Amino acid sequence: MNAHTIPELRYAMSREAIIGHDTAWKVSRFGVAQYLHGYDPQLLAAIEEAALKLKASHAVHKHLDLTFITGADRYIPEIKELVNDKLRLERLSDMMGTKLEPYPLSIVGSTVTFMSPKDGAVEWHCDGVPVTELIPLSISDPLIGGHLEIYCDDSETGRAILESGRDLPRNKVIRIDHKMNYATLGQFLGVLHRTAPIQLGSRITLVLNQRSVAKPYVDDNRMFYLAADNDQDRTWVNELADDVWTNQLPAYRRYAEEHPVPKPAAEPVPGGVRESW
Ligand SMILES: O=C(O)CCC(=O)C(=O)O
Ligand SMILES: [Fe+2]
Repeated sequence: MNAHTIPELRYAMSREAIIGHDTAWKVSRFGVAQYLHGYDPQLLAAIEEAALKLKASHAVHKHLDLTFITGADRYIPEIKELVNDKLRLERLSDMMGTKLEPYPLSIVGSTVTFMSPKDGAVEWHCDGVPVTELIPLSISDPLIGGHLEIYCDDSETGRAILESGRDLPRNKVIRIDHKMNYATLGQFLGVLHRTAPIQLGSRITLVLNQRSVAKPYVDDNRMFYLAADNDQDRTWVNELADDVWTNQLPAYRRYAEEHPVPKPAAEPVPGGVRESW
């Protein structure tokens, strides 16, 4: 298998099909896909074992009812093998339709999430990171609940429904069940989704985040969101600021230079609009 082999798919959906219209704030037209990942099962087992050992001391139960080890590759070096796997990144870039790079902020580049009736799952949200890969480390059998649920409409419409205390209409929610050996790649920026609460059983997931090389500034991680996600006080703020000036701002300027705002085609009709008041 090389990076360009089409992986065995269980689900695939475009961003436009999920949201119902095109969007400008995106890295590509890709929405979500689940595929046979082919990652080394022994490596994944070692990551799970290490994560379980760290859970009591390092996992935090934060906002959105999510229990996770944030910046997990800081404590579990095996995760770096996957993060730096060139073939993996090439394949994800191929699927996404644009070149990807690992998400640079050490605190959110990789996480391990623990979901169960006691640990919680994750409530309705849009991701702060642009591109995420969810790799199951373990899924109990039986498992009741725990599906990935995606709201198929504009996320702002969905958020307004939730804020008014109503449930999202069931016919607008698709369910993706996780399966061992299959990873789920999503561009969940501006896409409302959650994990359905787990009534019975548990699952542990390795979450690896990426962003676009051409548009590293397409990112929804607001500072309060990063602060809420964090197990540090504010050392990450400098890391973020460095990235803005070194990568995001130059890429933004480059893109703006290469894509000047189109000038109106025709000259305005003389005398049509007053030029000054
Ligand atoms: O594990 C899942 O099904 C989704 C988790 C999720 O949305 C997240 O970690 O941001
Ligand atoms: Fe998410």
